[in-house]
Amino acid sequence: MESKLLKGLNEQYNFEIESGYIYISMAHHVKEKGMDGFAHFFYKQAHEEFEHAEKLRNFLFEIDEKPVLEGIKKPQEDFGNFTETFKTALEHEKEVTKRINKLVDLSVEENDHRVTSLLQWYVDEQVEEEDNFRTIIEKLERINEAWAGLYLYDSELGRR
Ligand code: OFO
Repeated sequence: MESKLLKGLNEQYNFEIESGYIYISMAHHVKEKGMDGFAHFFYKQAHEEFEHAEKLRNFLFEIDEKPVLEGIKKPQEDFGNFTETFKTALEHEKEVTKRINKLVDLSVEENDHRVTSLLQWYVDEQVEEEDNFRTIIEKLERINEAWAGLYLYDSELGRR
């Protein structure tokens, strides 16, 4: 992989897989507390992250670059209460957004329109992802960790 940009794309490919790994760990964390709906939400989120990774992988092959897998960091196991768990997820998405924005800047610097165009999809996706998590956090803050509200919301998220 020649350019800084392509190296960055490969790094992002790995980071999307790592994101999926983190969401699986969040799923385990809430499932252990008996919340199958929240767990379903996080498993689905993990699946989406693997799709984001796949999209990058396919692109790299399309431009004749072989993707390289790196080691995945062991994810955190305890994410605190429900609100805290989703807040950590939002912080993670903000980090993803930051990384995508840096890659867009780099693609413009390197004048690589193929990559700028690809990344536009990720820019839009991040707006949606952050908004989803903010909406959930707002609801959870109103529920205030009360079991009655949590169970109702759990069944709603289970239908995601
Ligand atoms: Fe792919 O980072 Fe979340 O969405």
